[in-house]
Amino acid sequence: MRLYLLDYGAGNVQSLANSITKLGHSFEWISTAEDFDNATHLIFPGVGAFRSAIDNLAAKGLVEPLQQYIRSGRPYFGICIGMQILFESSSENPGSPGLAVVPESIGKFNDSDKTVPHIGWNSVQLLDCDDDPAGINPSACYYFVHSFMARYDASLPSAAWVHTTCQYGQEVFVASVKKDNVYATQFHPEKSGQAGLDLIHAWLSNSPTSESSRARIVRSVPPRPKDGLTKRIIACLDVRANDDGDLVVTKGDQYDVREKAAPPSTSDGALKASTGGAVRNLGKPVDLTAQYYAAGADEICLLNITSFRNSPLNDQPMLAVVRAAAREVFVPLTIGGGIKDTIDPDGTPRSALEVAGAYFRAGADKVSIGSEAVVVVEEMLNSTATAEESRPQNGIESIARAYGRQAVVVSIDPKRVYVDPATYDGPYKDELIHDTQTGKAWWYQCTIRGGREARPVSVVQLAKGVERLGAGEILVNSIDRDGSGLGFDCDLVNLVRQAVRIPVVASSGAGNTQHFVDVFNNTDVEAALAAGIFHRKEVEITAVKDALKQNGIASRVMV
Ligand code: 1PR
Repeated sequence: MRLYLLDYGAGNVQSLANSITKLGHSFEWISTAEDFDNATHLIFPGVGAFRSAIDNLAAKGLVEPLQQYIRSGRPYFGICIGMQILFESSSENPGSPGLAVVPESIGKFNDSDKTVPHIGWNSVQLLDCDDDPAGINPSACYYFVHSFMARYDASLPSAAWVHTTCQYGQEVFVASVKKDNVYATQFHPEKSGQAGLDLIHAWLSNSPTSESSRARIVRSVPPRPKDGLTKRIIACLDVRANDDGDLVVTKGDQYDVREKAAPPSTSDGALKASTGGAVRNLGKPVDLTAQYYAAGADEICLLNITSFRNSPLNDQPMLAVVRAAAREVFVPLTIGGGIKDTIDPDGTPRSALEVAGAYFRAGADKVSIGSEAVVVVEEMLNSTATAEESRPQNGIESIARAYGRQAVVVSIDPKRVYVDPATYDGPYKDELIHDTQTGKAWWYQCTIRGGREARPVSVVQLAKGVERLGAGEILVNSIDRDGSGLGFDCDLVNLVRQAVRIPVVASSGAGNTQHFVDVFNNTDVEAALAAGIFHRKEVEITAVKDALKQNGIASRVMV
């Protein structure tokens, strides 16, 4: 076997490369048209936008050789955009023709009844149940991340291609196609844990060719009352150098990560300011990442929490951590910290896109932007420019354009600002939360630099601003709840959830399994993230999922 991977240069293909290596196979990259002649097997792991894929392939002279390869009958495996590109066109970029192998076009999800992108673990339905050499496990969930899809309709000619379907909201769409030598999935097997690795392994061991093809059963798939999308449980690792210069996983209380030299609370129970002890060390980043993957985390988030002090591009130890973690973990990996336009200590300017690119090449699937998002939205709020084009492009826009909006998470670090509800007449009065029991009222202010500096931007302004700029997901931390174990701040999470149509992740304050049940029952968030209780081994991820199951909340079960 000579396996080639096709990288058109826009996305993170490292995850797939890591999966293939994990499965014990070697591969080469397609770099010239001639490489197609040498390939016996080809995988195209496309991410990003439809047009970038087509334009980049065209610019490299690879469209015709790819078409010839597919026509030759040798096995082709497309992933995400690598599946969509097989279709005739996409409403994402109407002027860009696809390869027209499958006679249908790609459309956009309807976002009137659900958040878009469709991000997360969803179940798939095999249309043809007799035998499945492609290795789909009907009881597994697979990881999807996309805004566009091929609608499934049994009456269309393209139905003969459809291998599995998936349902999001009330829309049933094509989860995979399989015909002759062509196999392609909308979901990411390389990010779908063991079920995904099994599927890649099955394709590599038993890739279908035209000889093995047979007639497909075409049947209609009416939408079920509820889709199969599960709530995600995310483990978060705050990473920084300790006083010896080693990268460690740390964890703060209200973002203070240093050990307290004195007892942690004052006589009135309030948290004390840091007394400047050592940086808390809860373990090694790569070891913990691997443990959380094995324990069933649906996603893992690594935050370089002091990256604002240096250029992350010069932070080779952190990039090495990302690289090593990505080799061990086959669920989505989000990396944050220092993603902004910056100037290196030697005076070299670096764009946010370059910084993100370094993280993606190291193995990140998404990047998380914190401080820079606040700065950009603040500038936008203060800008008198009416036309979008009249202002320079910022990091959120440039990364979303290059890698797709689903690759851009904005991480918000808000803090409560208490006001007197009787007299407050400030700009955030429509966003005030009132506690009827205590009579207190507050709004949520955004901060930058790990909570060190508050800015005149509310959490609602930030959420709406970054959605407009192209963020694909919002991670809502809470400085007040961080490390407290008091539960998620559902008022805060609901404010953000109701302000945007993109997925929202609740973070900060988880102290027990019931807190996860509460946040999913009391808000409409797609995911919940925790750090301290997992690091201190107070609660196992499986215990969280058991509690969700007992309360009728669907989550991914490992197969
Ligand atoms: O601003 O783009 O450089 O990104 C820096 C990133 O680092 C931001 O996402 C910011 O949230 C994070 N960060 C900065 N300083 C700290 C700190 O703790 N001193 N960590 C920090 C933020 C919050 C969560 C935490 C949850 C759950 N950590 O990551 O994991 O609060 O904790 P819990 O379950 O223990 O309550 P930029």
